[in-house]
Amino acid sequence: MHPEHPVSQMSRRKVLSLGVAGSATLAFSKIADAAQSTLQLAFKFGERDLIAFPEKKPMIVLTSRPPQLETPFSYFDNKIITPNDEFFVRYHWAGIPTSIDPQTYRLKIGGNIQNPIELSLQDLKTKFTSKSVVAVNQCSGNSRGFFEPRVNGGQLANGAMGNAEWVGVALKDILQKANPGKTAKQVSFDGLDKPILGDGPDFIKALDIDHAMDGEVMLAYQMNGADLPLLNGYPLRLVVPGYYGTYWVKHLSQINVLDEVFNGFWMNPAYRIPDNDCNCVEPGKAFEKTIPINRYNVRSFITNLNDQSVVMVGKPTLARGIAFDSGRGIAKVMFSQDDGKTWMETSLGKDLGNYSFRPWSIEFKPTRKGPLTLRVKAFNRAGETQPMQARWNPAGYMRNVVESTIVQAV
Ligand SMILES: Nc1nc2c(c(=O)[nH]1)N[C@H]1C(S)=C(S)[C@@H](COP(=O)(O)O)O[C@H]1N2
Ligand SMILES: [Mo]
Repeated sequence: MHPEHPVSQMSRRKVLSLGVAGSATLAFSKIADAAQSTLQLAFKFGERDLIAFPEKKPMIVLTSRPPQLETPFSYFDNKIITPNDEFFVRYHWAGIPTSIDPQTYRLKIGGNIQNPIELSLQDLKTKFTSKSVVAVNQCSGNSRGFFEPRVNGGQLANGAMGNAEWVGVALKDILQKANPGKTAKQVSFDGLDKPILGDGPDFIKALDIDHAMDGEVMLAYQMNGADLPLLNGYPLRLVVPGYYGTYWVKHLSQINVLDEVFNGFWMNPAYRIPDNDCNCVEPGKAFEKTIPINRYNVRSFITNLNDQSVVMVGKPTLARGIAFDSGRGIAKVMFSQDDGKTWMETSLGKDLGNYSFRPWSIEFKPTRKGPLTLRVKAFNRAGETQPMQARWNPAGYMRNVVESTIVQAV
Protein backbone atom coordinates (compact mmCIF):
# COMPACT_ATOMS: atom_id res chain seq x y z
CA MET A 1 0.00 0.00 0.00
CA HIS A 2 1.26 3.46 -0.88
CA PRO A 3 1.93 5.38 2.35
CA GLU A 4 0.89 8.73 0.89
CA HIS A 5 -2.68 7.68 0.27
CA PRO A 6 -4.23 6.20 3.41
CA VAL A 7 -7.62 4.63 2.79
CA SER A 8 -9.25 6.79 5.45
CA GLN A 9 -8.70 9.82 3.21
CA MET A 10 -10.80 8.25 0.53
CA SER A 11 -13.95 7.63 2.50
CA ARG A 12 -15.11 11.22 2.09
CA ARG A 13 -17.87 11.64 -0.46
CA LYS A 14 -17.28 14.51 -2.84
CA VAL A 15 -20.45 16.58 -3.16
CA LEU A 16 -21.21 19.57 -5.32
CA SER A 17 -24.00 21.72 -3.98
CA LEU A 18 -25.40 22.95 -7.25
CA GLY A 19 -26.92 21.71 -10.45
CA VAL A 20 -29.10 18.96 -8.97
CA ALA A 21 -32.62 19.45 -10.29
CA GLY A 22 -34.21 19.34 -6.84
CA SER A 23 -31.84 21.81 -5.28
CA ALA A 24 -31.47 24.22 -8.15
CA THR A 25 -33.10 27.09 -6.28
CA LEU A 26 -30.87 26.54 -3.30
CA ALA A 27 -27.88 26.38 -5.60
CA PHE A 28 -28.64 29.63 -7.32
CA SER A 29 -29.39 31.53 -4.15
CA LYS A 30 -26.08 30.24 -2.84
CA ILE A 31 -24.30 31.56 -5.89
CA ALA A 32 -26.01 34.90 -5.55
CA ASP A 33 -24.74 35.14 -1.98
CA ALA A 34 -21.15 34.71 -3.09
CA ALA A 35 -19.05 37.82 -3.40
CA GLN A 36 -19.83 38.88 -6.93
CA SER A 37 -18.29 41.40 -9.23
CA THR A 38 -17.79 41.84 -12.94
CA LEU A 39 -14.83 42.06 -15.25
CA GLN A 40 -14.35 43.30 -18.81
CA LEU A 41 -12.38 41.05 -21.13
CA ALA A 42 -10.34 42.78 -23.84
CA PHE A 43 -12.82 42.18 -26.67
CA LYS A 44 -16.30 43.37 -27.61
CA PHE A 45 -19.14 41.75 -25.61
CA GLY A 46 -16.53 40.72 -23.01
CA GLU A 47 -18.45 41.72 -19.87
CA ARG A 48 -18.42 38.78 -17.44
CA ASP A 49 -19.52 37.97 -13.92
CA LEU A 50 -16.90 36.82 -11.43
CA ILE A 51 -18.44 34.17 -9.18
CA ALA A 52 -17.03 31.73 -6.63
CA PHE A 53 -18.24 28.16 -7.34
CA PRO A 54 -17.64 25.29 -4.87
CA GLU A 55 -13.88 24.77 -4.28
CA LYS A 56 -13.10 27.80 -6.48
CA LYS A 57 -12.12 31.43 -6.02
CA PRO A 58 -14.15 34.02 -7.95
CA MET A 59 -13.79 33.00 -11.60
CA ILE A 60 -15.01 34.38 -14.93
CA VAL A 61 -18.34 32.69 -15.68
CA LEU A 62 -18.87 31.70 -19.30
CA THR A 63 -21.87 29.50 -18.48
CA SER A 64 -23.11 28.31 -15.10
CA ARG A 65 -24.92 25.17 -16.33
CA PRO A 66 -22.69 23.41 -17.02
CA PRO A 67 -20.08 25.35 -15.06
CA GLN A 68 -17.57 26.86 -17.49
CA LEU A 69 -15.16 29.03 -15.57
CA GLU A 70 -12.19 30.96 -16.90
CA THR A 71 -9.25 31.99 -14.73
CA PRO A 72 -8.93 35.80 -14.43
CA PHE A 73 -5.58 36.53 -16.07
CA SER A 74 -4.22 38.40 -13.03
CA TYR A 75 -4.21 35.08 -11.13
CA PHE A 76 -1.33 33.82 -13.33
CA ASP A 77 1.17 36.45 -12.18
CA ASN A 78 4.21 35.40 -10.14
CA LYS A 79 3.41 31.69 -9.89
CA ILE A 80 4.26 28.65 -11.96
CA ILE A 81 1.62 26.32 -10.57
CA THR A 82 -2.04 27.24 -10.90
CA PRO A 83 -3.73 26.52 -7.56
CA ASN A 84 -6.70 24.13 -7.66
CA ASP A 85 -9.13 26.86 -6.62
CA GLU A 86 -7.97 29.07 -9.53
CA PHE A 87 -7.94 26.35 -12.20
CA PHE A 88 -10.35 26.84 -15.13
CA VAL A 89 -13.34 24.54 -15.69
CA ARG A 90 -14.75 23.34 -18.98
CA TYR A 91 -17.70 20.99 -19.59
CA HIS A 92 -19.84 20.25 -22.62
CA TRP A 93 -23.05 19.01 -21.02
CA ALA A 94 -24.99 20.05 -17.92
CA GLY A 95 -25.33 16.44 -16.70
CA ILE A 96 -22.27 16.61 -14.48
CA PRO A 97 -21.86 14.36 -11.44
CA THR A 98 -22.74 16.25 -8.27
CA SER A 99 -21.85 13.59 -5.75
CA ILE A 100 -19.21 10.87 -6.09
CA ASP A 101 -18.60 8.16 -3.50
CA PRO A 102 -14.94 7.09 -3.60
CA GLN A 103 -15.90 3.72 -2.05
CA THR A 104 -18.23 2.66 -4.84
CA TYR A 105 -16.55 4.44 -7.75
CA ARG A 106 -15.10 2.01 -10.34
CA LEU A 107 -13.01 2.39 -13.49
CA LYS A 108 -13.85 -0.26 -16.10
CA ILE A 109 -11.60 -1.40 -18.93
CA GLY A 110 -13.30 -3.18 -21.81
CA GLY A 111 -13.25 -3.72 -25.56
CA ASN A 112 -10.58 -5.75 -27.30
CA ILE A 113 -8.66 -6.96 -24.25
CA GLN A 114 -7.83 -10.38 -22.83
CA ASN A 115 -8.55 -9.36 -19.21
CA PRO A 116 -11.62 -7.20 -18.58
CA ILE A 117 -10.87 -5.31 -15.36
CA GLU A 118 -12.61 -3.09 -12.85
CA LEU A 119 -10.56 -0.94 -10.52
CA SER A 120 -11.55 0.91 -7.37
CA LEU A 121 -9.87 4.15 -6.40
CA GLN A 122 -8.02 2.22 -3.73
CA ASP A 123 -6.78 -0.30 -6.34
CA LEU A 124 -5.48 2.57 -8.46
CA LYS A 125 -3.73 4.16 -5.51
CA THR A 126 -2.22 0.99 -4.05
CA LYS A 127 -1.76 -1.67 -6.74
CA PHE A 128 0.16 0.38 -9.30
CA THR A 129 3.32 2.48 -9.18
CA SER A 130 2.41 6.12 -8.80
CA LYS A 131 3.94 8.74 -11.04
CA SER A 132 3.77 12.50 -11.33
CA VAL A 133 4.16 15.18 -13.96
CA VAL A 134 3.82 18.94 -14.00
CA ALA A 135 1.80 19.72 -17.11
CA VAL A 136 -0.26 22.48 -18.66
CA ASN A 137 -3.92 21.79 -19.41
CA GLN A 138 -5.09 24.23 -22.07
CA CYS A 139 -8.46 24.31 -23.82
CA SER A 140 -8.37 24.19 -27.64
CA GLY A 141 -10.46 27.35 -27.65
CA ASN A 142 -8.32 29.31 -25.21
CA SER A 143 -8.23 32.95 -26.44
CA ARG A 144 -11.03 32.33 -28.96
CA GLY A 145 -12.64 35.67 -28.10
CA PHE A 146 -9.71 37.46 -29.78
CA PHE A 147 -10.30 35.87 -33.20
CA GLU A 148 -10.83 38.37 -36.02
CA PRO A 149 -13.22 37.79 -37.71
CA ARG A 150 -15.03 36.49 -34.64
CA VAL A 151 -15.96 32.79 -34.55
CA ASN A 152 -18.66 30.76 -32.80
CA GLY A 153 -17.94 29.03 -29.50
CA GLY A 154 -17.09 30.04 -25.96
CA GLN A 155 -15.70 33.58 -26.07
CA LEU A 156 -12.65 32.99 -23.93
CA ALA A 157 -9.80 35.36 -23.17
CA ASN A 158 -6.43 33.83 -22.20
CA GLY A 159 -7.49 32.11 -18.98
CA ALA A 160 -8.64 28.70 -20.23
CA MET A 161 -5.32 27.16 -19.25
CA GLY A 162 -3.56 26.12 -16.07
CA ASN A 163 -0.45 24.30 -14.89
CA ALA A 164 -0.58 21.65 -12.17
CA GLU A 165 1.34 18.76 -10.69
CA TRP A 166 -0.63 15.61 -11.50
CA VAL A 167 -0.14 12.36 -9.59
CA GLY A 168 -1.63 9.05 -10.66
CA VAL A 169 -0.78 5.93 -12.62
CA ALA A 170 0.51 5.41 -16.14
CA LEU A 171 -2.31 4.44 -18.51
CA LYS A 172 0.19 1.97 -19.98
CA ASP A 173 0.31 0.03 -16.69
CA ILE A 174 -3.47 -0.32 -16.61
CA LEU A 175 -3.70 -1.29 -20.28
CA GLN A 176 -0.91 -3.85 -19.93
CA LYS A 177 -2.84 -5.48 -17.12
CA ALA A 178 -5.93 -5.58 -19.35
CA ASN A 179 -3.78 -6.96 -22.19
CA PRO A 180 -5.04 -5.39 -25.44
CA GLY A 181 -5.48 -7.59 -28.54
CA LYS A 182 -2.91 -7.33 -31.35
CA THR A 183 -5.40 -5.61 -33.66
CA ALA A 184 -6.06 -2.69 -31.28
CA LYS A 185 -5.99 0.72 -33.03
CA GLN A 186 -7.37 3.22 -30.53
CA VAL A 187 -8.50 3.57 -26.94
CA SER A 188 -11.62 5.52 -25.98
CA PHE A 189 -12.32 7.38 -22.74
CA ASP A 190 -15.68 8.19 -21.17
CA GLY A 191 -16.49 10.04 -17.94
CA LEU A 192 -19.45 10.07 -15.56
CA ASP A 193 -20.97 13.26 -17.00
CA LYS A 194 -23.62 12.93 -19.66
CA PRO A 195 -25.90 15.01 -21.81
CA ILE A 196 -29.25 15.83 -20.29
CA LEU A 197 -32.25 14.81 -22.38
CA GLY A 198 -31.97 16.22 -25.89
CA ASP A 199 -28.50 17.71 -25.47
CA GLY A 200 -26.71 15.37 -27.85
CA PRO A 201 -23.83 12.89 -27.91
CA ASP A 202 -22.01 11.76 -24.77
CA PHE A 203 -18.53 13.27 -24.37
CA ILE A 204 -16.12 10.48 -25.38
CA LYS A 205 -12.55 10.98 -26.63
CA ALA A 206 -9.98 8.61 -28.12
CA LEU A 207 -6.20 8.29 -28.52
CA ASP A 208 -4.17 6.04 -30.82
CA ILE A 209 -3.07 2.87 -29.04
CA ASP A 210 0.63 3.80 -29.35
CA HIS A 211 -0.01 7.15 -27.72
CA ALA A 212 -2.10 5.54 -24.95
CA MET A 213 0.79 3.11 -24.32
CA ASP A 214 3.61 5.70 -24.39
CA GLY A 215 4.01 5.69 -20.60
CA GLU A 216 3.35 9.44 -20.36
CA VAL A 217 -0.43 9.50 -20.65
CA MET A 218 -1.75 9.00 -17.16
CA LEU A 219 -4.80 8.61 -14.96
CA ALA A 220 -4.50 11.28 -12.28
CA TYR A 221 -6.19 11.12 -8.87
CA GLN A 222 -4.26 14.02 -7.39
CA MET A 223 -3.74 17.61 -8.44
CA ASN A 224 -1.21 19.82 -6.64
CA GLY A 225 -1.06 17.44 -3.70
CA ALA A 226 -4.82 17.19 -3.10
CA ASP A 227 -7.79 15.26 -4.46
CA LEU A 228 -8.94 16.66 -7.79
CA PRO A 229 -11.60 19.32 -7.25
CA LEU A 230 -14.97 17.88 -8.30
CA LEU A 231 -15.17 20.41 -11.15
CA ASN A 232 -11.74 19.30 -12.44
CA GLY A 233 -12.67 15.64 -12.67
CA TYR A 234 -12.75 14.00 -9.23
CA PRO A 235 -11.92 11.22 -8.56
CA LEU A 236 -9.88 10.43 -11.69
CA ARG A 237 -9.03 12.14 -14.95
CA LEU A 238 -6.91 11.49 -17.99
CA VAL A 239 -3.76 13.61 -18.26
CA VAL A 240 -2.31 13.82 -21.78
CA PRO A 241 0.86 15.91 -21.48
CA GLY A 242 1.34 18.35 -24.35
CA TYR A 243 -2.10 17.70 -25.83
CA TYR A 244 -5.12 20.02 -25.75
CA GLY A 245 -7.45 19.74 -22.76
CA THR A 246 -10.21 18.12 -24.79
CA TYR A 247 -8.42 14.76 -24.33
CA TRP A 248 -8.11 15.16 -20.55
CA VAL A 249 -11.38 13.31 -19.81
CA LYS A 250 -12.73 14.02 -16.32
CA HIS A 251 -14.55 11.66 -13.92
CA LEU A 252 -13.10 8.87 -16.04
CA SER A 253 -15.22 5.71 -15.72
CA GLN A 254 -14.89 3.62 -18.87
CA ILE A 255 -11.89 2.86 -21.09
CA ASN A 256 -12.40 0.75 -24.23
CA VAL A 257 -9.74 -0.72 -26.49
CA LEU A 258 -10.94 -0.47 -30.08
CA ASP A 259 -10.02 -2.19 -33.34
CA GLU A 260 -11.02 0.85 -35.37
CA VAL A 261 -10.56 4.61 -35.31
CA PHE A 262 -13.23 6.01 -32.99
CA ASN A 263 -15.56 8.29 -34.90
CA GLY A 264 -17.85 9.62 -32.18
CA PHE A 265 -19.02 13.22 -32.47
CA TRP A 266 -16.30 14.66 -30.19
CA MET A 267 -13.55 13.20 -32.42
CA ASN A 268 -15.34 13.84 -35.71
CA PRO A 269 -16.59 16.40 -36.69
CA ALA A 270 -15.82 18.21 -33.40
CA TYR A 271 -12.31 19.22 -32.33
CA ARG A 272 -10.74 19.05 -35.76
CA ILE A 273 -8.25 21.39 -37.41
CA PRO A 274 -7.24 22.03 -41.03
CA ASP A 275 -4.66 19.43 -42.11
CA ASN A 276 -1.93 21.83 -43.26
CA ASP A 277 1.31 23.29 -41.87
CA CYS A 278 -0.32 26.21 -40.04
CA ASN A 279 -3.59 24.42 -39.14
CA CYS A 280 -5.17 27.59 -40.45
CA VAL A 281 -7.24 28.92 -43.34
CA GLU A 282 -8.16 32.27 -44.86
CA PRO A 283 -11.27 33.49 -43.03
CA GLY A 284 -14.35 32.26 -44.84
CA LYS A 285 -12.46 29.96 -47.20
CA ALA A 286 -13.53 26.32 -47.41
CA PHE A 287 -11.04 23.57 -46.63
CA GLU A 288 -11.30 19.88 -47.26
CA LYS A 289 -9.13 17.77 -45.08
CA THR A 290 -9.12 17.88 -41.28
CA ILE A 291 -7.31 16.01 -38.52
CA PRO A 292 -8.09 15.73 -34.80
CA ILE A 293 -6.59 18.59 -32.81
CA ASN A 294 -3.48 17.35 -31.08
CA ARG A 295 -0.39 19.06 -29.57
CA TYR A 296 -0.06 22.58 -28.21
CA ASN A 297 1.83 25.17 -30.18
CA VAL A 298 4.25 27.60 -28.49
CA ARG A 299 2.81 30.43 -26.37
CA SER A 300 4.06 33.14 -24.03
CA PHE A 301 2.43 35.84 -21.93
CA ILE A 302 3.31 38.87 -19.84
CA THR A 303 1.57 38.47 -16.49
CA ASN A 304 2.61 41.52 -14.42
CA LEU A 305 1.76 44.31 -16.87
CA ASN A 306 -1.45 44.94 -18.77
CA ASP A 307 -3.07 47.55 -20.99
CA GLN A 308 -3.80 49.68 -17.91
CA SER A 309 -0.19 49.69 -16.66
CA VAL A 310 1.82 52.91 -16.37
CA VAL A 311 5.64 52.73 -16.54
CA MET A 312 8.32 55.43 -16.21
CA VAL A 313 10.77 56.48 -18.92
CA GLY A 314 14.35 55.56 -18.01
CA LYS A 315 13.36 53.65 -14.90
CA PRO A 316 14.33 49.98 -14.66
CA THR A 317 11.02 48.13 -14.98
CA LEU A 318 10.30 44.47 -14.42
CA ALA A 319 8.39 42.45 -17.01
CA ARG A 320 7.68 38.84 -16.21
CA GLY A 321 5.44 36.03 -17.33
CA ILE A 322 5.10 32.47 -18.50
CA ALA A 323 5.76 30.41 -21.63
CA PHE A 324 5.00 26.82 -22.61
CA ASP A 325 4.86 24.43 -25.54
CA SER A 326 3.87 20.83 -26.20
CA GLY A 327 6.80 19.25 -24.36
CA ARG A 328 9.99 20.02 -26.29
CA GLY A 329 10.64 22.58 -23.59
CA ILE A 330 11.10 26.33 -23.81
CA ALA A 331 14.56 27.35 -25.10
CA LYS A 332 14.25 31.13 -24.90
CA VAL A 333 11.77 33.95 -24.52
CA MET A 334 12.39 37.28 -26.29
CA PHE A 335 10.94 40.63 -25.20
CA SER A 336 10.34 43.81 -27.17
CA GLN A 337 9.24 47.27 -26.00
CA ASP A 338 8.97 48.70 -29.54
CA ASP A 339 6.31 46.47 -31.10
CA GLY A 340 8.83 43.88 -32.31
CA LYS A 341 11.43 46.12 -33.98
CA THR A 342 14.13 45.15 -31.47
CA TRP A 343 14.23 42.22 -29.08
CA MET A 344 16.00 41.39 -25.81
CA GLU A 345 16.48 37.91 -24.40
CA THR A 346 14.80 37.34 -21.04
CA SER A 347 16.02 35.16 -18.16
CA LEU A 348 14.22 31.87 -17.73
CA GLY A 349 13.13 30.86 -14.23
CA LYS A 350 12.61 27.55 -12.49
CA ASP A 351 12.29 24.50 -14.74
CA LEU A 352 9.54 22.15 -13.54
CA GLY A 353 9.78 19.95 -16.64
CA ASN A 354 9.07 20.21 -20.34
CA TYR A 355 5.28 20.19 -20.00
CA SER A 356 5.16 22.94 -17.39
CA PHE A 357 4.76 26.71 -17.59
CA ARG A 358 8.29 28.17 -17.71
CA PRO A 359 8.63 31.52 -15.96
CA TRP A 360 10.66 34.29 -17.61
CA SER A 361 11.57 37.82 -16.51
CA ILE A 362 13.50 40.85 -17.71
CA GLU A 363 14.29 44.36 -16.52
CA PHE A 364 13.88 46.99 -19.23
CA LYS A 365 14.11 50.80 -19.35
CA PRO A 366 11.21 52.39 -21.20
CA THR A 367 12.88 54.53 -23.87
CA ARG A 368 10.23 57.15 -24.63
CA LYS A 369 6.96 58.68 -23.47
CA GLY A 370 3.62 57.51 -24.76
CA PRO A 371 2.09 54.13 -25.49
CA LEU A 372 4.67 51.33 -25.69
CA THR A 373 3.69 48.07 -27.38
CA LEU A 374 5.35 45.27 -25.42
CA ARG A 375 5.71 41.96 -27.21
CA VAL A 376 6.82 38.58 -25.94
CA LYS A 377 7.83 35.68 -28.14
CA ALA A 378 8.97 32.19 -27.08
CA PHE A 379 11.02 29.55 -28.91
CA ASN A 380 11.03 25.88 -27.99
CA ARG A 381 13.97 23.50 -28.24
CA ALA A 382 12.84 22.42 -31.71
CA GLY A 383 13.12 26.05 -32.88
CA GLU A 384 9.35 26.48 -33.16
CA THR A 385 8.01 29.89 -32.27
CA GLN A 386 4.92 32.12 -32.46
CA PRO A 387 3.63 34.04 -35.50
CA MET A 388 3.51 37.87 -35.50
CA GLN A 389 0.17 37.71 -37.34
CA ALA A 390 -2.69 35.71 -35.80
CA ARG A 391 -3.72 32.58 -37.69
CA TRP A 392 -7.37 31.82 -38.22
CA ASN A 393 -9.54 28.70 -38.31
CA PRO A 394 -13.33 28.48 -38.11
CA ALA A 395 -13.45 26.81 -34.68
CA GLY A 396 -11.17 29.37 -33.06
CA TYR A 397 -8.58 26.87 -31.89
CA MET A 398 -4.82 27.08 -31.24
CA ARG A 399 -4.37 30.85 -31.06
CA ASN A 400 -0.70 31.57 -30.43
CA VAL A 401 0.06 34.95 -32.00
CA VAL A 402 2.87 36.96 -30.36
CA GLU A 403 0.87 38.83 -27.73
CA SER A 404 1.01 42.60 -27.39
CA THR A 405 0.48 44.60 -24.23
CA ILE A 406 0.20 48.36 -24.59
CA VAL A 407 1.49 50.22 -21.51
CA GLN A 408 1.71 54.00 -21.01
CA ALA A 409 5.18 55.39 -20.42
CA VAL A 410 5.29 58.70 -18.52
N1 LIG B 1 -15.90 14.22 -18.65
C1 LIG B 1 -15.51 15.31 -19.31
N2 LIG B 1 -14.20 15.55 -19.42
C2 LIG B 1 -13.76 16.64 -20.06
C3 LIG B 1 -14.66 17.55 -20.69
C4 LIG B 1 -16.05 17.26 -20.57
O1 LIG B 1 -16.91 17.98 -21.07
N3 LIG B 1 -16.44 16.15 -19.85
N4 LIG B 1 -14.17 18.64 -21.37
C5 LIG B 1 -12.76 18.58 -21.84
C6 LIG B 1 -12.22 19.86 -22.27
S1 LIG B 1 -12.72 20.43 -23.78
C7 LIG B 1 -11.26 20.53 -21.56
S2 LIG B 1 -10.56 21.95 -22.16
C8 LIG B 1 -10.78 20.03 -20.25
C9 LIG B 1 -10.80 21.11 -19.19
O2 LIG B 1 -10.34 20.62 -17.97
P1 LIG B 1 -10.76 21.36 -16.62
O3 LIG B 1 -12.24 21.53 -16.61
O4 LIG B 1 -10.24 20.54 -15.50
O5 LIG B 1 -10.05 22.69 -16.66
O6 LIG B 1 -11.56 18.95 -19.79
C10 LIG B 1 -11.83 17.99 -20.78
N5 LIG B 1 -12.43 16.84 -20.15
MO1 LIG C 1 -11.60 22.43 -24.32
